[in-house]
Amino acid sequence: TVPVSTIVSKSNDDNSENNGKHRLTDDVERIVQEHLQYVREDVSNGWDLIHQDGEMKVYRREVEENGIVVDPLKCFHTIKGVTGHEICRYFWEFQYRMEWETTLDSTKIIEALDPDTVIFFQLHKRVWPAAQRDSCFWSHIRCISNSDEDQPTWLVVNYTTPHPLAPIKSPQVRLVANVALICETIISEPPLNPKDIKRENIQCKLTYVAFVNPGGWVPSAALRGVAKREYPRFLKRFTSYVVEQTRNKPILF
Ligand code: 16C
Repeated sequence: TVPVSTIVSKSNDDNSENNGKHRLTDDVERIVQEHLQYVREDVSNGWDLIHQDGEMKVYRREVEENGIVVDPLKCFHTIKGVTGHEICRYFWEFQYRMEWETTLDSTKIIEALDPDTVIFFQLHKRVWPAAQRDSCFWSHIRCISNSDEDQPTWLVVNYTTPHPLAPIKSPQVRLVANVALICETIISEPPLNPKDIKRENIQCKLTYVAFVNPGGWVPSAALRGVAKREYPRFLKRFTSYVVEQTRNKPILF
């Protein structure tokens, strides 16, 4: 749930009297389903492995649209001692973001659509010589049950949307993002009693995918250089942050 103090505005249409539906319900559903399909597609054809560090592998496909680099990115990682729910929770929750995000000047929630879906407005750090970027996107967290025995899959999707409280103001340029974080929890040698599961028995298999259009021309080589450096840095920093934060806390399944 969203801490009340972080909600800057509420929706005009009363979500609570609409069976939990809101104006973006159908979009959220469609994009979530697309990601659940896409996550299964492998990276054998046309993808370059641009970074590997232990369990972490970062792949990208070089794609340009009208001369603008829009390279899709797909990362895989396995993290010991945390669950998929914990990884997704820390990624989605507003209050932790500035502790692990190093490429932001600011972030705020401008609307809460339902307990699992909020709209963020973010100002990204300027990368010289490009104009500063901002972003406005809905962010949705979801638990998907597979079967009674399996641990559920958790997922977060961040998807660009326009919003009256976030008009595009020059000289900032609005970037367009479609990002998903999809996590499974693996329990090794499960004890007979689930209460006896320790952090050393669990690991999280993570897939992170990003389609980012910088929203205007940026020198291709510079952009690919920043991406190659910053995505692995984000994955390493964010996952270590969650490991540190949860180390002495009860496991959140
Ligand atoms: O997914 C991530 N973060 C989420 C919460 O913030 C959210 C973010 C989505 C936007 C991702 C695009 C970020 C582009 C920022 C450009 C500024 C880079 C500043 C570098 C400072 C040294 O889903 C984690 C996102 C991790 C982002 C890594 C940065 C990738 C750079 C890609 C180049 C984009 C074009 C930059 C135009 C100048």
